Amino acid sequence: MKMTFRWYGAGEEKITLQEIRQIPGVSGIVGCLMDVPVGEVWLRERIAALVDQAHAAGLELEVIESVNVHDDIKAGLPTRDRYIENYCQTIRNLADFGVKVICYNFMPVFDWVKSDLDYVLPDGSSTLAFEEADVPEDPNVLLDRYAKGTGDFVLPGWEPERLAQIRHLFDIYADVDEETLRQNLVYFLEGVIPTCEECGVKMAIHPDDPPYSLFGLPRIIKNREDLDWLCRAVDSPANGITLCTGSIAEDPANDVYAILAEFTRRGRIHFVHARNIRYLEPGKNRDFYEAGHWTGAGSLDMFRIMAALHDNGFEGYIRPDHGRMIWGETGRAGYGLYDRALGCAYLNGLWEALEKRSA
Ligand code: CS2
Ligand code: MN
Repeated sequence: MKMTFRWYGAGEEKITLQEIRQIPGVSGIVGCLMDVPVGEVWLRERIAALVDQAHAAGLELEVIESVNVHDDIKAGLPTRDRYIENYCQTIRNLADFGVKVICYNFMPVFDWVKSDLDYVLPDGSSTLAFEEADVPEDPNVLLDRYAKGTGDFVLPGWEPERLAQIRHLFDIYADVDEETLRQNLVYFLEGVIPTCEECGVKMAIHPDDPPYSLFGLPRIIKNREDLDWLCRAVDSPANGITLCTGSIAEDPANDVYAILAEFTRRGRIHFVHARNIRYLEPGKNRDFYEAGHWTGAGSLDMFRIMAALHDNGFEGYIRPDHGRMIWGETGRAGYGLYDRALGCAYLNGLWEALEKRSA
């Protein structure tokens, strides 16, 4: 297991590499090039500069989150072949500089959706929350809400340039149902997995967040059956998963522990996002907020989560997923330093206990 920490890049956030380096037990960052438009090739000199920065700070850069997939690929437009070629070139370029895992998602139009980016908890900390009744019918209303709640930082997956074309984006998915979206994902994977195999890179799909349909858009990575389908559809270890515990558990019908155990055993979990969530009205609806990592703070048993990985031979990368804003910190919602650093320390503690118990 390698503990990592997501970093958006100098100029994209105020957390420094040195601060990350000072979190005990963090071996590397999960990096990205936020300013490369989706679909374009990531250039070697840009990747080299990023990797050099990480190494100069004593950190590895072996995981990228995300190389986003162009909507023309997801919608299956004729232009997709050009974007798939670009994606393959990006894979080759990243591999040349030591990248081993690429996280991506296959959600139409939007990346994750939350109804509230500043949900205040009784202890005064604030977090992201999802209350279904509070999701507006018109996604533009949500965009305005997000624009206010980002602390001046662009939220990943919600880049304003892309979302300015929201009408066009909805139009291209007009005839895309789940089955078509599945075919389009297979087409994409058949295009990129051979390149991954050649250069030793693993693709790791992030589950849909939340794992059910919103705004009438299809969703296909929602549960165990979907993950099983994905693994069989293109049967290569390079076709793997970013298991985001929070996203999967956002549907209470999903057994996150069993899913972790099964797909770790099958060698398909290359990257884990460890997140705890608290259901607001268990048994009544699927509403939740994103809790601190500690088991007692939420509805998930983080010890069982780490044990499912540990006991099934997990050797991939892990990072704390979102954190709350605590101790007066401000910044990109979900991506403050302090609570995520606490997450690293706690998860490392659980792992150490598991290791020593089984030794
Ligand atoms: C995110 C996503 O919850 C999360 O992990 O913040 O933006 C995630 O990075 C993407 O869906 C991965 O492609
Ligand atoms: Mn996640």
